Amino acid sequence: MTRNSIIPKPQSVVATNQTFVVDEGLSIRVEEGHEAFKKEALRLAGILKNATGVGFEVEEGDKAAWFGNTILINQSKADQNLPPSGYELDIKENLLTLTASSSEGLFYGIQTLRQLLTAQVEQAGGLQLPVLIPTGTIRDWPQYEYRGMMLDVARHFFDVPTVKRVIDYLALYKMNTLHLHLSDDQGWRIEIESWPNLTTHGGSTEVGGGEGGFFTKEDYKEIVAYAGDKHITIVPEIDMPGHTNAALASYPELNCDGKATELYAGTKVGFSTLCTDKEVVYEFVDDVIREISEITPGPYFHIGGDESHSTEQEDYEYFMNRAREIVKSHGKTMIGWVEVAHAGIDETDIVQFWAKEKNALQGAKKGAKLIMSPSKHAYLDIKYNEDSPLGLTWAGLTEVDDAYNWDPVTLVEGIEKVDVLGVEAPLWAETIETLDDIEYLMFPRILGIAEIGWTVREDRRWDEYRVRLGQHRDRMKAMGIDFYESPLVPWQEEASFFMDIEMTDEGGE
Ligand code: TNX
Repeated sequence: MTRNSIIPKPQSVVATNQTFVVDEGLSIRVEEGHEAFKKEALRLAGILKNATGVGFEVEEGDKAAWFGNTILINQSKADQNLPPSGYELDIKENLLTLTASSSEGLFYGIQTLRQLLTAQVEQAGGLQLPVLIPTGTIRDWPQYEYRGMMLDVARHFFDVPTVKRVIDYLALYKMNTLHLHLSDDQGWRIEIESWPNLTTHGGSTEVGGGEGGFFTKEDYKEIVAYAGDKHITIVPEIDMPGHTNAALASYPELNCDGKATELYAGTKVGFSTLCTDKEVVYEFVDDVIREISEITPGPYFHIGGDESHSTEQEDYEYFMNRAREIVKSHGKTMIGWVEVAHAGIDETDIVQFWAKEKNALQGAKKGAKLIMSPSKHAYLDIKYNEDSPLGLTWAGLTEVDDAYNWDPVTLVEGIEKVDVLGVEAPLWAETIETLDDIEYLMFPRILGIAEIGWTVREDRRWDEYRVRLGQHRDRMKAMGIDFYESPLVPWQEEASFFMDIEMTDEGGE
């Protein structure tokens, strides 16, 4: 465990240099009468079943089995110091105890356990028993409450199975939010019953002129439920008042001249705007926010607000203030891109920084919390290098070290850790069309962003991180991920724990 390669790096790891053996005699036990915990225990059994073909029963009880090794899952009553989403993994030779005070914490503990098993655990039928897990104690919890990724399903549409796959990936790295960019100039991607043309017409195209697509409400609910099961919150975004051509093409009354625009399949930004002084526009905004809020259990609603270059500043502020009130009236917390800092926001709002530090500072001064998505570091759609087959270059190039070497607090002068809600890595979709494309731009940068959101700043160093990252090659391959093999990372075969033992025998570590 001394040389574990867990990402994101845990708070504390104390190795004891023995091994816990997972074989067919393993018992999984969970505290009695605790349904949410039992669900997590069953999840662990499910992971092992998928990887090994062996079905381990989950029994209720709080003691180790009298023969064979035991994984014991329970609530941490004793340890009041562990934050609510934290966990402790105490691994002894015959007993592995996973404790947490919430099922979310247990879920994170299980993700760590997954990484302590060999990469083959990710492959159906890929894991041969017995498997050895190094002994020791891990105590772990996240630094930031919001750790997410954004997927733009507007520029190109991605279907439900693809979004689910992205959710699986985020879960492994303990991320807890997926922000869906559901509308833009090129497409409207979520069914709104009171304004049906939004999807029938506005959803019928995408960048490059493809056929587009959209989520029905049932699709969206399916995504929300799937994410929720993995302790991931969905944040819906309807971008306004700019980035609205798909809506403007679907309903003439949203335009100042009362004429519908043409559908748009290009990649320019900043040319569209809702007509901010028409009342019908606010009826539209209210219907859209209401219908989506009704099927969104999470606390947030993102109203965009970026790059509204065709909206007068005064109109922009008037519009955002009203949209913000509408979000509140439907019981949600507003998130807006950093430009929203100019509007009448306060400590009940959230500002998402992507460029222009001074706007982020202004937002913080008004009391809003910040989500940090610096385009120079956290934008997954920016090319890695000049030869990257996918991606954009307007924010420069973002090699794997650039995506890792930054800190949410020091990025904007004048802000403090309390101002930061967390981090998010946006993946805009002008240049991507398939799951493979998503994977290539996501991996391996998303691992670094996950670590920035989870691990204390003092424990993050590129030189050490890159070695751990190099050990994730086999795991990504086992998951079938098509990742960018950056030359900056020492990619290697996953170190086997037998090696650890040899090292210990020789007195090596
Ligand atoms: C800027 S960042 C945008 C998006 C583009 C992206 C491409 C932001 C809030 N807006 O509309 O897709 O750049 O990287």
